[in-house]
Amino acid sequence: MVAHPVLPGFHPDPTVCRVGDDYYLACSSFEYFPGVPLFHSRDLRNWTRIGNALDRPSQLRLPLDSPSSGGIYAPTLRHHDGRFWLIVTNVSADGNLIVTATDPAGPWSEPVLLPGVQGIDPDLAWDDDGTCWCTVAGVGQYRIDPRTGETLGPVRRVWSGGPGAKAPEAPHLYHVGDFWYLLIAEGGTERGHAVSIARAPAPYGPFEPCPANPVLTHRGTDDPVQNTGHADLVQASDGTWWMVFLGVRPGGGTPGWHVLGRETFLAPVTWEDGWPVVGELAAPASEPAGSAGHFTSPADGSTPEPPHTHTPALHPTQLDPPHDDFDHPGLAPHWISLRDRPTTHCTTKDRPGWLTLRARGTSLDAPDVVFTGRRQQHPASRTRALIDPSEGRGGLAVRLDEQHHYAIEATRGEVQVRARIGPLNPVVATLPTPPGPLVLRIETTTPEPRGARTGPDTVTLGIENPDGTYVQLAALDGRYLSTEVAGGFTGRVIGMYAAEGTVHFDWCAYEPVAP
Ligand code: 6LW
Repeated sequence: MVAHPVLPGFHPDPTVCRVGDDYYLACSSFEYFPGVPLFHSRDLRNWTRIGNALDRPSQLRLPLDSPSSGGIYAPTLRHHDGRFWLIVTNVSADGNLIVTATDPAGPWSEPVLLPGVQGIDPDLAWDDDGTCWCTVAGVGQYRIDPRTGETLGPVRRVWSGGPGAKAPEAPHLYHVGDFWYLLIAEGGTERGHAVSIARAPAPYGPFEPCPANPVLTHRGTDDPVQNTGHADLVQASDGTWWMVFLGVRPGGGTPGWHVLGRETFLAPVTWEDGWPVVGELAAPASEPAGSAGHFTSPADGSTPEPPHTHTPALHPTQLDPPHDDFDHPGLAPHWISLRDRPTTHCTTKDRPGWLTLRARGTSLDAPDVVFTGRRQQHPASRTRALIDPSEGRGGLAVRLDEQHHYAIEATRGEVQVRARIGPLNPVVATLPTPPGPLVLRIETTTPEPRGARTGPDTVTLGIENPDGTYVQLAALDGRYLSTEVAGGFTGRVIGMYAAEGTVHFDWCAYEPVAP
Protein backbone atom coordinates (compact mmCIF):
# COMPACT_ATOMS: atom_id res chain seq x y z
CA MET A 1 0.00 0.00 0.00
CA VAL A 2 1.19 3.51 -0.76
CA ALA A 3 0.18 5.75 2.11
CA HIS A 4 -1.15 9.20 1.34
CA PRO A 5 -0.87 12.19 3.57
CA VAL A 6 -3.99 13.28 5.42
CA LEU A 7 -2.83 16.85 4.77
CA PRO A 8 -0.90 16.88 1.50
CA GLY A 9 1.53 19.61 0.53
CA PHE A 10 3.56 21.91 2.76
CA HIS A 11 1.99 21.07 6.18
CA PRO A 12 4.91 20.18 8.51
CA ASP A 13 5.25 19.77 12.26
CA PRO A 14 1.62 18.74 12.90
CA THR A 15 0.16 19.10 16.37
CA VAL A 16 -3.26 17.74 17.27
CA CYS A 17 -5.75 17.85 20.13
CA ARG A 18 -9.27 16.53 20.76
CA VAL A 19 -12.30 18.08 22.42
CA GLY A 20 -15.18 15.61 22.62
CA ASP A 21 -15.63 14.21 19.12
CA ASP A 22 -13.77 17.05 17.42
CA TYR A 23 -10.10 17.08 16.47
CA TYR A 24 -8.04 20.16 15.73
CA LEU A 25 -4.66 20.28 14.03
CA ALA A 26 -2.08 23.04 13.43
CA CYS A 27 1.15 23.22 11.38
CA SER A 28 4.19 25.44 10.84
CA SER A 29 3.99 28.29 8.32
CA PHE A 30 7.47 29.93 8.21
CA GLU A 31 7.66 33.15 6.12
CA TYR A 32 4.01 33.20 5.09
CA PHE A 33 1.19 35.38 6.42
CA PRO A 34 -1.28 34.49 7.89
CA GLY A 35 0.53 31.97 10.07
CA VAL A 36 -0.21 28.60 11.70
CA PRO A 37 -2.96 27.00 9.58
CA LEU A 38 -5.71 25.31 11.60
CA PHE A 39 -7.85 22.34 10.59
CA HIS A 40 -10.86 20.48 12.00
CA SER A 41 -11.79 16.80 11.62
CA ARG A 42 -14.25 14.29 13.05
CA ASP A 43 -12.28 11.22 11.93
CA LEU A 44 -8.59 12.28 11.93
CA ARG A 45 -8.40 11.55 8.19
CA ASN A 46 -10.47 14.22 6.49
CA TRP A 47 -9.47 17.69 7.55
CA THR A 48 -11.17 20.98 6.80
CA ARG A 49 -9.33 24.28 7.08
CA ILE A 50 -10.96 26.52 9.68
CA GLY A 51 -8.54 29.43 9.73
CA ASN A 52 -5.10 30.54 10.82
CA ALA A 53 -4.12 31.22 14.43
CA LEU A 54 -1.91 34.22 13.58
CA ASP A 55 -3.99 36.24 11.13
CA ARG A 56 -3.33 39.81 12.28
CA PRO A 57 -0.09 41.79 11.89
CA SER A 58 -0.10 42.41 15.66
CA GLN A 59 0.25 38.64 16.23
CA LEU A 60 2.76 37.86 13.50
CA ARG A 61 5.73 40.09 12.88
CA LEU A 62 7.75 38.94 9.87
CA PRO A 63 10.31 41.62 8.93
CA LEU A 64 10.44 42.18 5.16
CA ASP A 65 14.09 41.13 5.11
CA SER A 66 13.58 37.97 7.18
CA PRO A 67 14.84 34.86 5.39
CA SER A 68 12.70 32.19 3.78
CA SER A 69 12.25 29.23 6.15
CA GLY A 70 12.46 31.71 9.04
CA GLY A 71 9.33 32.92 10.80
CA ILE A 72 6.93 30.48 12.39
CA TYR A 73 8.22 27.08 13.56
CA ALA A 74 6.49 24.09 15.11
CA PRO A 75 3.40 24.89 17.20
CA THR A 76 1.81 22.85 19.98
CA LEU A 77 -2.00 22.98 20.22
CA ARG A 78 -3.73 21.93 23.44
CA HIS A 79 -7.15 22.33 25.10
CA HIS A 80 -7.03 23.09 28.80
CA ASP A 81 -9.37 24.73 31.27
CA GLY A 82 -11.98 25.59 28.63
CA ARG A 83 -9.55 27.26 26.23
CA PHE A 84 -7.35 26.35 23.28
CA TRP A 85 -3.69 27.16 23.87
CA LEU A 86 -1.22 27.43 21.03
CA ILE A 87 2.47 27.91 21.71
CA VAL A 88 4.86 28.52 18.80
CA THR A 89 8.22 30.11 17.94
CA ASN A 90 8.67 33.11 15.65
CA VAL A 91 12.40 32.72 14.92
CA SER A 92 12.45 35.98 12.92
CA ALA A 93 11.05 38.32 15.55
CA ASP A 94 9.41 37.53 18.87
CA GLY A 95 10.75 34.11 19.89
CA ASN A 96 8.30 31.90 21.79
CA LEU A 97 4.72 33.10 22.17
CA ILE A 98 1.32 31.83 23.30
CA VAL A 99 -2.08 32.68 21.83
CA THR A 100 -5.41 31.41 23.16
CA ALA A 101 -8.97 31.08 21.88
CA THR A 102 -12.29 29.66 22.98
CA ASP A 103 -13.16 28.83 19.36
CA PRO A 104 -10.23 27.42 17.37
CA ALA A 105 -11.66 29.06 14.23
CA GLY A 106 -10.80 32.34 15.97
CA PRO A 107 -10.43 34.98 17.02
CA TRP A 108 -7.13 34.12 18.70
CA SER A 109 -5.74 36.43 21.36
CA GLU A 110 -2.88 38.84 21.08
CA PRO A 111 0.38 36.96 21.77
CA VAL A 112 1.87 36.55 25.23
CA LEU A 113 5.65 36.49 24.78
CA LEU A 114 7.92 34.11 26.71
CA PRO A 115 11.30 35.89 26.71
CA GLY A 116 12.68 33.48 29.33
CA VAL A 117 12.01 30.37 27.25
CA GLN A 118 14.97 29.68 24.97
CA GLY A 119 14.64 27.04 22.27
CA ILE A 120 12.36 26.04 19.40
CA ASP A 121 9.49 23.54 19.30
CA PRO A 122 7.84 24.55 22.60
CA ASP A 123 5.28 22.20 24.18
CA LEU A 124 2.66 22.89 26.85
CA ALA A 125 1.48 20.36 29.44
CA TRP A 126 -0.37 20.82 32.72
CA ASP A 127 0.11 18.82 35.91
CA ASP A 128 -2.95 17.83 37.97
CA ASP A 129 -2.18 20.67 40.39
CA GLY A 130 -2.25 23.21 37.55
CA THR A 131 1.54 23.54 37.14
CA CYS A 132 2.34 24.31 33.49
CA TRP A 133 5.43 22.73 31.91
CA CYS A 134 6.97 24.12 28.75
CA THR A 135 9.36 21.64 27.13
CA VAL A 136 11.60 22.74 24.23
CA ALA A 137 14.02 21.19 21.73
CA GLY A 138 17.21 20.02 23.33
CA VAL A 139 15.38 18.68 25.39
CA GLY A 140 14.93 21.33 28.10
CA GLN A 141 12.00 22.08 30.38
CA TYR A 142 10.68 25.19 32.11
CA ARG A 143 7.92 25.74 34.63
CA ILE A 144 5.96 28.72 33.33
CA ASP A 145 2.90 30.84 33.92
CA PRO A 146 1.24 30.59 30.49
CA ARG A 147 -1.04 33.55 31.21
CA THR A 148 1.85 35.99 31.71
CA GLY A 149 4.66 34.21 29.84
CA GLU A 150 6.82 34.30 32.96
CA THR A 151 9.33 31.50 33.59
CA LEU A 152 9.17 30.17 37.17
CA GLY A 153 12.68 28.76 37.53
CA PRO A 154 15.66 27.76 35.42
CA VAL A 155 15.65 25.40 32.45
CA ARG A 156 16.33 21.75 33.26
CA ARG A 157 17.72 19.29 30.73
CA VAL A 158 15.32 16.31 30.89
CA TRP A 159 16.43 14.05 28.02
CA SER A 160 18.57 14.23 24.90
CA GLY A 161 17.24 11.24 22.99
CA GLY A 162 19.19 8.21 21.79
CA PRO A 163 22.99 8.09 21.93
CA GLY A 164 24.62 9.84 18.98
CA ALA A 165 21.37 10.99 17.36
CA LYS A 166 21.39 14.63 16.30
CA ALA A 167 18.66 17.21 16.87
CA PRO A 168 16.50 15.98 19.77
CA GLU A 169 13.49 18.24 19.12
CA ALA A 170 9.72 18.47 18.77
CA PRO A 171 9.03 17.39 22.38
CA HIS A 172 5.48 16.66 23.50
CA LEU A 173 4.66 15.65 27.07
CA TYR A 174 1.58 13.54 27.99
CA HIS A 175 0.15 12.09 31.19
CA VAL A 176 -1.09 8.58 30.33
CA GLY A 177 -1.98 6.21 33.14
CA ASP A 178 0.78 6.11 35.75
CA PHE A 179 3.44 7.72 33.57
CA TRP A 180 4.45 10.98 31.96
CA TYR A 181 5.55 10.29 28.39
CA LEU A 182 8.02 12.51 26.53
CA LEU A 183 7.76 12.05 22.77
CA ILE A 184 10.54 13.62 20.65
CA ALA A 185 11.89 13.68 17.10
CA GLU A 186 15.56 12.99 16.51
CA GLY A 187 18.05 12.39 13.73
CA GLY A 188 17.22 15.67 11.91
CA THR A 189 14.30 16.37 9.61
CA GLU A 190 15.96 14.67 6.61
CA ARG A 191 16.25 10.96 5.70
CA GLY A 192 17.47 10.05 9.22
CA HIS A 193 14.36 11.45 10.92
CA ALA A 194 12.80 9.38 13.71
CA VAL A 195 10.40 9.50 16.67
CA SER A 196 11.46 8.25 20.10
CA ILE A 197 9.81 8.21 23.50
CA ALA A 198 10.73 8.06 27.18
CA ARG A 199 8.60 7.87 30.33
CA ALA A 200 8.87 9.02 33.91
CA PRO A 201 6.82 9.00 37.11
CA ALA A 202 6.70 12.82 37.06
CA PRO A 203 6.50 15.45 34.27
CA TYR A 204 10.10 16.49 34.96
CA GLY A 205 11.61 13.00 34.98
CA PRO A 206 13.68 11.02 35.51
CA PHE A 207 12.98 9.77 32.00
CA GLU A 208 13.57 6.15 31.00
CA PRO A 209 13.85 5.64 27.21
CA CYS A 210 11.65 3.08 25.47
CA PRO A 211 13.73 -0.05 24.71
CA ALA A 212 12.16 -0.19 21.23
CA ASN A 213 13.22 3.34 20.21
CA PRO A 214 12.84 4.73 17.65
CA VAL A 215 9.12 3.98 17.68
CA LEU A 216 8.80 5.41 14.16
CA THR A 217 11.36 5.85 11.39
CA HIS A 218 11.56 5.07 7.67
CA ARG A 219 15.31 5.61 7.40
CA GLY A 220 17.14 3.06 5.30
CA THR A 221 13.88 1.66 3.85
CA ASP A 222 12.44 1.87 0.36
CA ASP A 223 9.12 3.12 1.71
CA PRO A 224 7.79 5.83 -0.64
CA VAL A 225 7.20 8.02 2.44
CA GLN A 226 10.51 9.16 3.92
CA ASN A 227 11.80 11.56 6.62
CA THR A 228 9.02 10.47 9.01
CA GLY A 229 9.24 12.29 12.33
CA HIS A 230 8.03 15.30 14.32
CA ALA A 231 4.96 13.59 15.76
CA ASP A 232 2.09 14.26 18.16
CA LEU A 233 -0.24 11.75 19.86
CA VAL A 234 -3.97 11.92 20.42
CA GLN A 235 -6.48 9.57 22.03
CA ALA A 236 -9.69 9.30 20.01
CA SER A 237 -13.10 9.52 21.63
CA ASP A 238 -13.46 5.71 21.21
CA GLY A 239 -10.30 5.13 23.24
CA THR A 240 -7.98 4.30 20.31
CA TRP A 241 -4.68 6.14 19.95
CA TRP A 242 -3.29 7.87 16.87
CA MET A 243 -0.11 9.63 15.83
CA VAL A 244 0.19 12.52 13.38
CA PHE A 245 3.64 13.20 12.00
CA LEU A 246 5.45 14.69 9.05
CA GLY A 247 6.84 12.79 6.08
CA VAL A 248 7.91 13.50 2.51
CA ARG A 249 7.35 11.76 -0.81
CA PRO A 250 10.62 11.95 -2.77
CA GLY A 251 10.35 11.31 -6.51
CA GLY A 252 12.67 10.77 -9.46
CA GLY A 253 16.00 8.96 -9.46
CA THR A 254 18.89 9.12 -6.99
CA PRO A 255 18.94 10.69 -4.42
CA GLY A 256 15.22 11.52 -4.69
CA TRP A 257 13.71 14.99 -4.59
CA HIS A 258 10.60 15.99 -2.67
CA VAL A 259 8.79 18.96 -4.09
CA LEU A 260 5.63 19.33 -1.98
CA GLY A 261 7.40 20.02 1.29
CA ARG A 262 6.87 18.03 4.46
CA GLU A 263 3.32 16.67 4.61
CA THR A 264 1.13 15.43 7.49
CA PHE A 265 0.51 11.68 7.83
CA LEU A 266 -1.51 9.58 10.28
CA ALA A 267 -0.84 6.17 11.87
CA PRO A 268 -2.66 4.10 14.51
CA VAL A 269 -0.96 3.48 17.84
CA THR A 270 -1.44 0.56 20.23
CA TRP A 271 0.16 0.13 23.65
CA GLU A 272 2.33 -2.79 24.74
CA ASP A 273 3.90 -3.04 28.20
CA GLY A 274 3.20 0.64 28.70
CA TRP A 275 4.90 1.74 25.47
CA PRO A 276 3.30 2.99 22.24
CA VAL A 277 3.63 0.85 19.10
CA VAL A 278 3.07 2.66 15.80
CA GLY A 279 1.12 0.77 13.11
CA GLU A 280 1.12 1.18 9.36
CA LEU A 281 0.47 4.61 7.95
CA ALA A 282 -3.25 5.22 7.57
CA ALA A 283 -4.66 6.39 4.26
CA PRO A 284 -7.45 8.93 3.94
CA ALA A 285 -10.88 7.37 4.38
CA SER A 286 -11.94 7.34 0.75
CA GLU A 287 -8.94 5.39 -0.53
CA PRO A 288 -10.12 2.38 -2.53
CA ALA A 289 -10.82 -0.71 -0.43
CA GLY A 290 -7.79 -2.94 -0.24
CA SER A 291 -5.31 -0.14 -0.69
CA ALA A 292 -5.68 1.30 2.74
CA GLY A 293 -6.52 0.58 6.29
CA HIS A 294 -4.27 -2.41 6.94
CA PHE A 295 -3.65 -1.38 10.48
CA THR A 296 -1.65 -4.45 11.36
CA SER A 297 0.01 -3.56 14.59
CA PRO A 298 3.43 -5.11 15.13
CA ALA A 299 2.34 -5.56 18.73
CA ASP A 300 -0.73 -7.72 18.56
CA GLY A 301 -2.06 -7.71 15.01
CA SER A 302 -5.16 -5.85 16.14
CA THR A 303 -6.84 -3.53 13.69
CA PRO A 304 -8.06 -0.35 15.30
CA GLU A 305 -10.71 1.39 13.28
CA PRO A 306 -10.54 5.12 12.91
CA PRO A 307 -13.18 6.89 14.95
CA HIS A 308 -16.40 8.02 13.29
CA THR A 309 -16.01 6.24 9.99
CA HIS A 310 -19.51 7.45 9.12
CA THR A 311 -18.03 10.79 8.09
CA PRO A 312 -18.44 11.00 4.31
CA ALA A 313 -15.18 11.52 2.44
CA LEU A 314 -15.62 13.46 -0.77
CA HIS A 315 -11.99 13.48 -1.76
CA PRO A 316 -9.10 11.23 -0.77
CA THR A 317 -7.20 14.13 0.65
CA GLN A 318 -7.99 17.55 2.00
CA LEU A 319 -8.16 20.06 -0.82
CA ASP A 320 -8.61 23.74 -0.24
CA PRO A 321 -11.27 25.40 -2.42
CA PRO A 322 -10.12 24.74 -5.99
CA HIS A 323 -11.40 27.91 -7.65
CA ASP A 324 -11.49 31.45 -6.32
CA ASP A 325 -13.34 34.23 -8.14
CA PHE A 326 -12.29 36.84 -5.57
CA ASP A 327 -15.93 37.86 -5.28
CA HIS A 328 -15.76 38.18 -1.48
CA PRO A 329 -14.18 41.13 0.33
CA GLY A 330 -11.61 39.08 2.28
CA LEU A 331 -9.30 36.32 1.12
CA ALA A 332 -10.09 32.68 1.98
CA PRO A 333 -7.74 31.28 4.67
CA HIS A 334 -5.76 29.06 2.28
CA TRP A 335 -4.31 32.11 0.52
CA ILE A 336 -0.91 32.93 1.99
CA SER A 337 1.24 35.96 1.27
CA LEU A 338 4.94 36.54 1.70
CA ARG A 339 5.72 38.06 5.12
CA ASP A 340 2.79 40.48 5.26
CA ARG A 341 -0.40 41.43 3.47
CA PRO A 342 -1.14 45.14 3.72
CA THR A 343 -4.37 46.13 1.98
CA THR A 344 -2.37 48.81 0.16
CA HIS A 345 -0.65 45.99 -1.76
CA CYS A 346 -3.19 43.16 -1.80
CA THR A 347 -6.91 43.87 -1.94
CA THR A 348 -10.22 42.76 -3.43
CA LYS A 349 -11.69 46.25 -3.01
CA ASP A 350 -9.98 48.14 -5.89
CA ARG A 351 -11.83 46.34 -8.62
CA PRO A 352 -14.80 44.36 -7.28
CA GLY A 353 -14.55 40.66 -8.14
CA TRP A 354 -10.79 40.90 -8.79
CA LEU A 355 -7.70 40.49 -6.63
CA THR A 356 -5.47 43.52 -7.07
CA LEU A 357 -1.74 43.28 -6.30
CA ARG A 358 0.37 46.44 -6.19
CA ALA A 359 4.14 45.92 -6.62
CA ARG A 360 6.72 46.61 -3.93
CA GLY A 361 9.76 44.35 -4.56
CA THR A 362 10.51 44.28 -8.27
CA SER A 363 10.83 40.52 -8.74
CA LEU A 364 10.31 37.17 -7.04
CA ASP A 365 14.03 37.32 -6.17
CA ALA A 366 13.25 40.09 -3.65
CA PRO A 367 11.99 39.20 -0.16
CA ASP A 368 9.49 42.08 -0.20
CA VAL A 369 7.83 41.02 -3.46
CA VAL A 370 4.02 41.07 -3.34
CA PHE A 371 3.02 37.42 -3.75
CA THR A 372 -0.17 35.60 -2.71
CA GLY A 373 -0.49 31.89 -3.36
CA ARG A 374 -1.57 28.50 -2.13
CA ARG A 375 0.24 25.27 -1.37
CA GLN A 376 0.77 22.80 -4.20
CA GLN A 377 -0.98 19.76 -2.71
CA HIS A 378 -0.73 17.14 -5.43
CA PRO A 379 2.22 15.81 -7.47
CA ALA A 380 0.24 16.36 -10.71
CA SER A 381 -1.56 19.68 -10.69
CA ARG A 382 -2.86 22.48 -12.89
CA THR A 383 -3.12 26.12 -11.83
CA ARG A 384 -4.70 28.79 -14.04
CA ALA A 385 -5.27 32.47 -13.44
CA LEU A 386 -6.84 35.27 -15.48
CA ILE A 387 -4.56 38.30 -15.26
CA ASP A 388 -5.03 41.86 -16.44
CA PRO A 389 -1.47 43.24 -16.74
CA SER A 390 -2.44 46.47 -18.51
CA GLU A 391 -1.30 48.63 -15.56
CA GLY A 392 1.84 46.74 -14.63
CA ARG A 393 3.86 43.53 -14.73
CA GLY A 394 3.14 40.35 -12.83
CA GLY A 395 2.20 36.75 -13.20
CA LEU A 396 1.80 33.23 -11.91
CA ALA A 397 4.68 31.47 -10.19
CA VAL A 398 5.61 28.26 -8.47
CA ARG A 399 7.85 29.25 -5.59
CA LEU A 400 10.13 27.57 -3.08
CA ASP A 401 12.11 30.63 -2.02
CA GLU A 402 13.76 33.78 -3.42
CA GLN A 403 16.42 31.71 -5.23
CA HIS A 404 14.19 28.93 -6.55
CA HIS A 405 11.06 29.69 -8.55
CA TYR A 406 9.58 29.40 -12.05
CA ALA A 407 7.21 32.08 -13.29
CA ILE A 408 5.15 33.12 -16.27
CA GLU A 409 5.05 36.88 -16.24
CA ALA A 410 2.81 39.17 -18.27
CA THR A 411 3.04 42.82 -19.14
CA ARG A 412 1.42 44.91 -21.88
CA GLY A 413 1.79 42.90 -25.11
CA GLU A 414 4.23 40.21 -23.90
CA VAL A 415 4.66 37.19 -21.68
CA GLN A 416 7.95 35.76 -20.46
CA VAL A 417 8.86 32.56 -18.67
CA ARG A 418 11.58 33.04 -16.05
CA ALA A 419 13.44 30.26 -14.22
CA ARG A 420 15.39 31.27 -11.11
CA ILE A 421 17.66 28.42 -10.01
CA GLY A 422 20.25 29.57 -7.48
CA PRO A 423 22.58 32.09 -9.17
CA LEU A 424 21.04 31.51 -12.61
CA ASN A 425 18.06 33.58 -13.67
CA PRO A 426 17.34 33.18 -17.37
CA VAL A 427 14.33 34.25 -19.38
CA VAL A 428 13.60 30.92 -21.06
CA ALA A 429 10.75 31.98 -23.38
CA THR A 430 9.09 35.15 -24.66
CA LEU A 431 5.85 35.50 -26.59
CA PRO A 432 4.09 38.63 -27.91
CA THR A 433 0.46 38.71 -26.77
CA PRO A 434 -2.55 40.86 -27.57
CA PRO A 435 -3.05 43.56 -24.91
CA GLY A 436 -5.69 42.90 -22.26
CA PRO A 437 -6.53 40.05 -19.90
CA LEU A 438 -5.13 36.58 -20.55
CA VAL A 439 -5.07 33.19 -18.83
CA LEU A 440 -1.71 31.98 -17.47
CA ARG A 441 -1.20 28.31 -16.73
CA ILE A 442 1.30 26.24 -14.71
CA GLU A 443 1.16 22.44 -14.68
CA THR A 444 3.18 19.85 -12.82
CA THR A 445 3.38 16.38 -14.32
CA THR A 446 5.04 13.24 -12.99
CA PRO A 447 6.43 11.12 -15.81
CA GLU A 448 7.56 7.54 -15.19
CA PRO A 449 11.17 7.55 -13.88
CA ARG A 450 13.62 6.60 -16.62
CA GLY A 451 16.77 6.12 -14.58
CA ALA A 452 18.91 7.47 -11.78
CA ARG A 453 19.08 10.98 -13.17
CA THR A 454 15.35 11.47 -13.75
CA GLY A 455 13.81 14.45 -12.01
CA PRO A 456 10.75 14.16 -9.78
CA ASP A 457 8.40 16.08 -12.07
CA THR A 458 8.15 18.52 -14.96
CA VAL A 459 6.81 22.02 -14.55
CA THR A 460 5.22 23.45 -17.70
CA LEU A 461 4.25 27.08 -18.13
CA GLY A 462 2.14 28.67 -20.84
CA ILE A 463 -0.89 30.72 -21.79
CA GLU A 464 -4.37 29.97 -23.05
CA ASN A 465 -5.60 31.50 -26.28
CA PRO A 466 -9.01 33.20 -26.18
CA ASP A 467 -10.48 30.01 -27.72
CA GLY A 468 -9.11 28.00 -24.77
CA THR A 469 -6.29 26.26 -26.64
CA TYR A 470 -3.09 25.98 -24.64
CA VAL A 471 0.28 27.35 -25.79
CA GLN A 472 3.09 25.77 -23.78
CA LEU A 473 6.13 28.04 -23.56
CA ALA A 474 8.48 26.01 -21.38
CA ALA A 475 8.87 22.57 -19.76
CA LEU A 476 11.33 22.69 -16.84
CA ASP A 477 12.81 19.99 -14.61
CA GLY A 478 11.07 20.13 -11.25
CA ARG A 479 14.08 18.96 -9.22
CA TYR A 480 15.35 22.54 -8.99
CA LEU A 481 12.23 23.45 -7.03
CA SER A 482 12.74 20.67 -4.48
CA THR A 483 13.87 20.82 -0.87
CA GLU A 484 16.89 18.63 -1.65
CA VAL A 485 18.14 21.37 -4.03
CA ALA A 486 16.90 24.56 -2.38
CA GLY A 487 17.20 23.54 1.28
CA GLY A 488 14.82 24.88 3.91
CA PHE A 489 11.68 23.75 5.65
CA THR A 490 8.83 24.80 3.36
CA GLY A 491 7.33 23.41 0.13
CA ARG A 492 6.05 24.68 -3.17
CA VAL A 493 3.52 27.50 -3.13
CA ILE A 494 1.84 28.45 -6.42
CA GLY A 495 0.50 31.95 -6.69
CA MET A 496 0.05 35.38 -8.18
CA TYR A 497 2.52 38.23 -7.91
CA ALA A 498 3.12 41.82 -8.95
CA ALA A 499 6.61 43.00 -9.94
CA GLU A 500 5.79 46.46 -11.31
CA GLY A 501 2.78 48.76 -11.11
CA THR A 502 -0.61 47.20 -10.45
CA VAL A 503 -1.91 43.87 -11.72
CA HIS A 504 -5.41 42.47 -11.36
CA PHE A 505 -6.51 38.81 -11.21
CA ASP A 506 -10.13 37.91 -11.98
CA TRP A 507 -9.83 34.34 -10.74
CA CYS A 508 -7.31 31.64 -9.87
CA ALA A 509 -8.05 27.91 -10.11
CA TYR A 510 -6.01 24.98 -8.80
CA GLU A 511 -6.85 21.35 -9.50
CA PRO A 512 -5.21 17.97 -9.11
CA VAL A 513 -4.64 16.13 -12.37
CA ALA A 514 -4.77 12.36 -12.79
CA PRO A 515 -1.13 11.29 -13.21
C1 6LW B 1 11.17 22.25 13.50
C2 6LW B 1 11.84 21.03 13.93
C3 6LW B 1 11.77 20.32 12.68
O1 6LW B 1 11.20 23.30 14.38
O2 6LW B 1 12.03 21.19 11.69
O3 6LW B 1 11.10 18.41 11.63
C4 6LW B 1 11.92 22.48 12.23
N1 6LW B 1 11.34 19.14 12.63
O4 6LW B 1 11.22 20.34 14.95
C5 6LW B 1 11.19 23.37 11.31
O5 6LW B 1 10.01 22.74 10.89
